[in-house]
Amino acid sequence: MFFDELRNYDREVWEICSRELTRQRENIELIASENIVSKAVLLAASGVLTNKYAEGTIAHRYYGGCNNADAIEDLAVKRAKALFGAEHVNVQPHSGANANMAAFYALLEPGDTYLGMSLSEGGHLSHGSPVNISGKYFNAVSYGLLSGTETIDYDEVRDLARRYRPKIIVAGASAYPRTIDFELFRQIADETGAVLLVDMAHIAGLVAAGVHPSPVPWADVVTTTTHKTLRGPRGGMILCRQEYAKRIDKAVFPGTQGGPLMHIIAAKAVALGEAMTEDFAEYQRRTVRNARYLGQELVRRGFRLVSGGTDNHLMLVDLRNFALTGRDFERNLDEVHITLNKNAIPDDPQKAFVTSGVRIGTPSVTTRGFREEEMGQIAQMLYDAASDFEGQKTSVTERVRALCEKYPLYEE
Ligand code: DSN
Repeated sequence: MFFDELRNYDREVWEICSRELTRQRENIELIASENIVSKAVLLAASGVLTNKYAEGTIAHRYYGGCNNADAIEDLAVKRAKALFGAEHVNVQPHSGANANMAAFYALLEPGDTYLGMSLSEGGHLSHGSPVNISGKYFNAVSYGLLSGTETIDYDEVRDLARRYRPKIIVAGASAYPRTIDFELFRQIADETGAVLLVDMAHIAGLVAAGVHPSPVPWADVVTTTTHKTLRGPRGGMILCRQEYAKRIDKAVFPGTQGGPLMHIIAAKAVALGEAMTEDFAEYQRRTVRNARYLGQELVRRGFRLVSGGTDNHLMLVDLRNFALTGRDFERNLDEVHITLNKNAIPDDPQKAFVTSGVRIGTPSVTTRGFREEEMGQIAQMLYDAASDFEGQKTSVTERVRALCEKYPLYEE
């Protein structure tokens, strides 16, 4: 691996990085928010732009020597605008949570009311959780799922919007397996005079490839991460209509951040370039096909999926048919080199750190080359681990090893 040279300079750090590479190579990665970036993204992220301070915006910097920083940020912005059809893009947010915080800072005053999806029903920490700044500094009202279908309760969104008159309605989730109706959110926002903010972090790659409807034509502001289905470096981004451009830029810097991470912006530019290719679109279609197939194979083996299935890259699995908690299943699977995360299911009787479910995503395994056949094998491994862990763990470990060897990671 190219970073092996690090061994010559800092052996301790190199050893940890090497162990992580081995872990990634030897594990089946099912965390829905993770992915495996290209070597080009890795190289850009480790480049000399890390040395540069470039507070400000393109051609309006607070430091000298920013001509290359300007060029790389301009390239990333142009690519993002073209890819998503956005009027304005800010590529500086360090993360998705930072992007959301900047968007709130641009659009709200402390104490203002906004509407977001409840964390326990699939939303995100930064959409109004009481332990996050988004729930502490603003009056966050939450909507959730319709019991029965376990899909977004759009009537509840409308009722709450009429009752509370929120300044913003936030659409977007981190554990929601179904297509989100952004047009309907737009209608509700228009009816109630709210700004529509969409956090498309999980589905950004699907949106780029046209596999999920785009929020860009409907939303005033769209936030995202760049490292999930979009398969770029760890970071964030904000897309918005021109009328919000100045407010958003100011809210990112100087509002909530200092110097942008220019090396990461370079890697974002690389990832956005990759996302414009037909290979990337095919990858996204395969990610969704793999998720659908894996879901069907799990259901066939007795697992219940929240909402009955998936339209996107992830699914939520209710483990109660197997008398298992999410925490125990996650821990057992770690032992056999399958990585996923425990996740609350709607009306979960267990605490948030225990849960009755797990979230499973196909972005990483699809990048690795897995297709339907491997999805069937994974479903069987999950079934074997859920129904007879002690009896099956050696066999599952062996099957994981064989699959990982068949689809090597960062071979070069
Ligand atoms: N932690 C991310 C996820 O797993 O969905 C969201 O920020």
